[in-house]
Amino acid sequence: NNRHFFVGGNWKCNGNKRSILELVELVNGIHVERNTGVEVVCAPPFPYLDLVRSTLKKEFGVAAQNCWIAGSGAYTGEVSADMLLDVGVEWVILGHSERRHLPELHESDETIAQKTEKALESGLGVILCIGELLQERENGKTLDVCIRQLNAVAKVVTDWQKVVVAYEPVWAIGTGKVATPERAQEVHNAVRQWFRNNISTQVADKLRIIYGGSVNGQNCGRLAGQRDIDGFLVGGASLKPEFAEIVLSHR
Ligand code: G2H
Repeated sequence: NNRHFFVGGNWKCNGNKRSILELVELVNGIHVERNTGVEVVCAPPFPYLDLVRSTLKKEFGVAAQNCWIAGSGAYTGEVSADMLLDVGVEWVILGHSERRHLPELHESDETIAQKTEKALESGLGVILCIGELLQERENGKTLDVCIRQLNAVAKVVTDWQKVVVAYEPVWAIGTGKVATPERAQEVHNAVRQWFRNNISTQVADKLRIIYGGSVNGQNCGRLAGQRDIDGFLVGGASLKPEFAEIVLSHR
C-alpha cells in the first residue's frame, strides 16, 4: 500500500522541562530520510507544547493529548483547538482509553465526537483512539465496541484526510501484553472494511490505522509487517531511546 507510515509518541503525563528537552534531542537525532515515508509526531503534556514545537525539528509533528469541544470562552481549565494551532501544534490525540475509562474523566463517545468535530473544523489533525476493554474482548465484543466508537465520530466527520485511527486494545496498554501481530491485523482489517462499507473505498484505502498498546523496540518489526498496520501510537517506549527503532521499523 502507499499509506504514509505514522508513528506517534504519546508522552502522557510524564516529564519536566529537562527530561522533555532530552527527549526532543533524542527524537531530533532520529535519522528519518526524506521520502522514506515515516511521519513522526510527538505528544507532550500541555505546558510543554510550545517548548517542544520550538525545539523539535520541523519535519516532525507535535500533538496535544486532548482539546476542548468549543472555542474561547468561560471554560475554566480547558484548552481550545485554536490555542493549540496558535502555538504551532498540528495534531491532537482524542478518545484515548485513559480519557474514556479513568473514572475521574470518563469521556463519552459523544464528547469525543464533539472534540473531533471542533478540532478538525479548526484545522488540527486528529489521532482518534478506539479499542476494547479486556472483558469486551472476552465477550467477543471487540468489533462492536470499535464500531460503536467509530460511528459516533463518523456522524461529524466529513473529511477523513486529517484523521488517523489508532486501534489500542485497552488490555494491551501499558501492561506489556501486546496484541499478537495476527490479532491486531485482524482488527485493523475489519476496521478498514467498516470504512469501505460505511464511508467509501477511497477513504478506506487511504486511512492510516495505527496500533497502540505496549509497542516496543522488540515487537514493532513484526507488527509493522502486517498489511493493515500503518504505524504506531507508542506510550512507555516513546520515552526511551528505543523509540528510534520503532520509528524506523517500517522499511
Ligand atoms: C497506549 C500506548 C500509547 P503504551 O496508551 O498510547 O501506551 O505503549 O505504554 O501501552
